[in-house]
Amino acid sequence: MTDSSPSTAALIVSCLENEGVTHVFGIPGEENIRLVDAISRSSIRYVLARHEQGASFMAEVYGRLTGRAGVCSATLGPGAINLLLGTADATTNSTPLVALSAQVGMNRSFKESHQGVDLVPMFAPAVKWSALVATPGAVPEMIRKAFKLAQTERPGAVYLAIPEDVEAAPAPEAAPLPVNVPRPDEPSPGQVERAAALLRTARAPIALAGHGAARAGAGPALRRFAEALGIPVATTFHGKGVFPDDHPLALGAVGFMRHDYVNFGFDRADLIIAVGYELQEFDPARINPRGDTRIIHLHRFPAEVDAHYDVAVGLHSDIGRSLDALAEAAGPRAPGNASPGNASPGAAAPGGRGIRALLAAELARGQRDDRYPLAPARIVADTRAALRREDVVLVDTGALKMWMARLYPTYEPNTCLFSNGLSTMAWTVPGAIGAKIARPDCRVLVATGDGAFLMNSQEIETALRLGLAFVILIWVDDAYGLISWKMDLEIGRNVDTTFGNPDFVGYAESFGATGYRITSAADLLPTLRTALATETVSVIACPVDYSANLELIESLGDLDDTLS
Ligand SMILES: Cc1ncc(C[n+]2csc(CCOP(=O)(O)OP(=O)(O)O)c2C)c(N)n1
Ligand SMILES: [Mg+2]
Repeated sequence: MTDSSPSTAALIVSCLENEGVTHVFGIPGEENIRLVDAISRSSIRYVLARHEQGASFMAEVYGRLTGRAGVCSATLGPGAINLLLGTADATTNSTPLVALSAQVGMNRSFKESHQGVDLVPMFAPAVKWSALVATPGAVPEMIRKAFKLAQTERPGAVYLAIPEDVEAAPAPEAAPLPVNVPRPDEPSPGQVERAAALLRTARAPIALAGHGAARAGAGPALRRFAEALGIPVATTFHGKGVFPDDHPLALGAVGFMRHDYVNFGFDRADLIIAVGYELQEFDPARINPRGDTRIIHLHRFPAEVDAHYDVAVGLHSDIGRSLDALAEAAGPRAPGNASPGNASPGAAAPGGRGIRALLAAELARGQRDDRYPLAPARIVADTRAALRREDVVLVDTGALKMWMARLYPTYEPNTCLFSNGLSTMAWTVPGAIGAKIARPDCRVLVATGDGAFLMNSQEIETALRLGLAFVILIWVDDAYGLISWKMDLEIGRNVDTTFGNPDFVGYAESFGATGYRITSAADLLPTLRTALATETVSVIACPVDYSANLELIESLGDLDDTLS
């Protein structure tokens, strides 16, 4: 084939452009050089990563923040295997992502051959669709299907393997297919009436908002619904911010400690209005321990089956429209008669006011705590103080996640991000690159443990090469702290969880980034402000005193399994 005749790789890239793809995150290999070359000749920017895992997390966060599938790309075999973690993370976090990798050519796929691993079945359990592009003519349909599946509720990842001889083959006479988007529908009036009847008779209803509500842009409708009916609203980790934490009906994010569910009032609720909640985030036994609380399930798709999630009425349509229709059908309410069958909003969930006061007091105490190494609540308070309402913080998996998820007040959807589907470590440093590309006007801060940081810190080079600015705040305890905590609690001692660390300031500087070391509690907030105002990657090493973890256990009960 000569350079002038277009290859199937060029057709693949036209199809990606047709889907509105702006960036492809990846590392090339010998078997996909034509795809990378074709991207360089297109409107799409190829973001060269330093690890395919990093590329997959960049694509995932880009997908989470834009609602359009992030695209990552790798070569066959080892490259594809490295893409798997972020791909699985995207599916379990309901995030649209398209993962593309090379595969051995069809001319050797049937026999033992160099770097040949059967990738389609390897990806299958981690994605919505895993397939081999076995012939050039299939490209337009397969790419369209990949994006349609990835971006349609419930969103997730899709994987396509492209054999090297298919990629290199002359492009067939084919063009990208038109993009059609399935539109969410109005709720069924009959179902709305059945749900409204439940609401009218409920003594203590409580709403639980998940990330589905954020994806649907249902925040304003949720607010109208809660205010009209006086119903308090808790969120999942992923739902954080879809209902602003400074709203009088906000309960905060649920899902960390055994007693939290009691504090939130779920043990006394007789009706849960689940708004865009997915069961993968945490076990519904937590919010419905006896399995007898009635549930109204508002989502775009029917709920997963679970003994503790027995749906009384399901509304499977546009979430915002369902909420508005339900509020109208259940109301109107007299002012002061905040909740059906109750006299005041506080009574709707008896723990509502309590949990708000508890969290606010804990954060205020943290703000005044001058101990060094720093108290976790102090780090959370200073992080909040340094960021604006719309800025984005990515919180890695570890003990710090529990502190940030419980205490970090969040006001806008998708401004405090967790991986709570797969709860993987090490997604935040690469994720910040995806976040900065998706939201260039926001300040972006990574909150990470020292363990997770060193798993993917190589992407600092990628960020600097791209001229992206964000701050990495490392909670330094020289350990896999969450695991020490769990071992201390359940075995009475911890083993094999501590490690040494590099000099983080020197490490940051070796990349050309800026490094800071926190040497007193008073240092943190001014350092965060300086770093956030600087147009580079900043790494702040902040020693943390996790002894507060055990104090928390005494007041709030055991850790929830969803943490790690
Ligand atoms: C990829 C991956 N490996 C292991 C785990 C299990 N795990 C969860 S938290 C954690 C420790 C995190 O340590 P660090 O990043 O230092 O945060 P800390 O808990 O100390 O705040 C481990 C090993 C995981 N969730 N993901
Ligand atoms: Mg640690």
